[in-house]
Amino acid sequence: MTSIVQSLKQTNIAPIAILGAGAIGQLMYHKLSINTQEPHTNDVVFIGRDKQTALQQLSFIDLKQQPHETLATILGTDDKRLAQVELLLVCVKAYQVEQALIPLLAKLSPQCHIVLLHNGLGPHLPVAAALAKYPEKGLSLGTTSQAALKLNQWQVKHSGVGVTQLGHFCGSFMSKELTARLTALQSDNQTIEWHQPVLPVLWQKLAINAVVNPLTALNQCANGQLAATEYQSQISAIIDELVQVAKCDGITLDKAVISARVYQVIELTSANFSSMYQDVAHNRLTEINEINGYICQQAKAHHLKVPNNQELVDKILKLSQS
Ligand code: KPL
Repeated sequence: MTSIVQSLKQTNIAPIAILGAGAIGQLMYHKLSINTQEPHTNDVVFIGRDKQTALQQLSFIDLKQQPHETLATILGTDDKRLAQVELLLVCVKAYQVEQALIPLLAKLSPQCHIVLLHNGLGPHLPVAAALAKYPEKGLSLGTTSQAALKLNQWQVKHSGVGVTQLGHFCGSFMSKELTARLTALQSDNQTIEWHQPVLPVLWQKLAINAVVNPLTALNQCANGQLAATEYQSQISAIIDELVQVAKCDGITLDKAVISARVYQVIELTSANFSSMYQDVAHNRLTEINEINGYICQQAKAHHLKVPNNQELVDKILKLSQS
């Protein structure tokens, strides 16, 4: 125990922190820190919910089925070392972003750059508003199709390669060093793409989630089953509404391109059960408000009607409340 406490005191800097230790949060942790020889000189940490800092043994199985063990630092919300965090990857569920992140902003380094990496859209708006008080901080948004499976609370398996798409949203830009650090993940099977502007890419991902997530949850099926002809007209209507709302939001999307991408993901992830299917099956909160709910919210602001997306929101909310 003494040696753990001493090691913890020696942990010098924590320029990169991850908020949210779900499958993607842990995958990002391992990918960013795996080349570090000494666990205690590792500059990647988690930020936990407790006030006190703790150490946690983590296991990771990489794509070559190689196991890795790491002793990770989970910084407490009272730890002064939060002030050294220069990059914060936010990997919590969309509905947790505001509550988890906004109270931390004042404690992070004045130049800290925040990256939101969650399904859906919407939380970037209150976060951007809160960041207006911190002119040196900045916000980037992203999405990843990397696949990771949580085998237990602290054991994650990298289960499939994908693309991580990132781009600046507001405030100060990410430093060259941190941009290079994230881009370097590319060397390890992950594709990292930088997009400017980033919102069109996030609307494209929103289309995938707006179709696959509620339909698999409501029909209790794997993603691949949505390729059946019986879903075609509903999928087309969901995308039609989304493309119209995006247009009013200043984002031009090509319906044919979006549809092709949605069906490509349905095929590539055919054996998977979507995150919303799993949330509903385990009686957990879903991200419906940040997925189809965001389309409905923006539609309302533009006086548009989106009955197909609204019906999915209503049905999922009813299902997850019952
Ligand atoms: O992001 C996903 C999710 O399940 O949330 C997809 C792409 C639909 C894969 O299942």
